[in-house]
Amino acid sequence: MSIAVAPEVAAALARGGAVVALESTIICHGMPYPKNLQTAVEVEAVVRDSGAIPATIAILDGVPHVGLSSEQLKRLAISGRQFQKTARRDIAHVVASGGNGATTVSATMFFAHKVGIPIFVTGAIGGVHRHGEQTMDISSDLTELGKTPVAVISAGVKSILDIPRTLEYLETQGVTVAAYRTNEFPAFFTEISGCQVPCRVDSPEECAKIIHANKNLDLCSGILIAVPIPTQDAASGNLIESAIQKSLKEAEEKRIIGNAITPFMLERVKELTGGSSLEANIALVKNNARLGAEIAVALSNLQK
Ligand code: PSU
Ligand code: MN
Repeated sequence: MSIAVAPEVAAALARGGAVVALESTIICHGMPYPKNLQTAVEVEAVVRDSGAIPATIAILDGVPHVGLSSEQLKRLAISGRQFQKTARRDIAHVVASGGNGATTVSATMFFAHKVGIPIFVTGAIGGVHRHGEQTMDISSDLTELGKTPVAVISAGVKSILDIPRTLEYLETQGVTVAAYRTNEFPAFFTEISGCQVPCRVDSPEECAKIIHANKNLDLCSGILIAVPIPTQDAASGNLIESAIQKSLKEAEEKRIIGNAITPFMLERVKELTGGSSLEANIALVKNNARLGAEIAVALSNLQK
């Protein structure tokens, strides 16, 4: 398969430099224009400021791209939902039809691994949906983590999902789950989920050592590094929780199912919290980007 790798990304990979992959569903389906463009540009800048090369991943006119120009980023941000939400199962179809795809965590991990990028930063991964034991709605992000050796830096998962079952499923898939400077798995808008993680990490170097060991052992499975939202950016837990409850009910009443649930929930929670969830979202993605870049630099030093 031909993948268009931006020259700057290819050069960094060839010299064993620090590169951080970024997803595009968050741009096209997770935030409104122009905030999405502003965030995408700022997140790339944070990665650069911390010494790594950003590689945003998307499918443009049927061609998977790793590393986008500022014009391409703008095209994504303006097109929004016209870019198909593309998880692993959608990749072949989007490519075959010459379509445009915004890659989710699963698809972004797939392409990152294909070109040799071991670290990927996002806001939140998908998980086991509430009532997932009946609907079997389990994000392919979790199975991808089970079979693709990429370390994903995220703020945990949102409590729109069933967090305890998400962690159980990650265990089943053999995914290393670590939390950064805490023993508790974070729940995106808040650092509290009530769930403990099996592994705690306290520095970028420690994260890099785990990624290095995972690679040397050929474990072939992924790593989830969960970073709590910075305290000053945490949105009001009560406000968010009541918005989530209301949106869940609406989603049920409207019979929204499948891959439409996550974008619907994100949009409704944003509306119901008067946009405060969006600001928290942007702040934590940038925080994750800084740590992801620091880990990429530490890993590059370790492997020199
Ligand atoms: N959760 C968020 N924001 C997001 C997503 C999840 O808080 O933007 C996106 C990510 O791209 C993730 C995808 O990979 O939604 C999961 O979708 P689904 O639940 O349909 O697998
Ligand atoms: Mn799903």
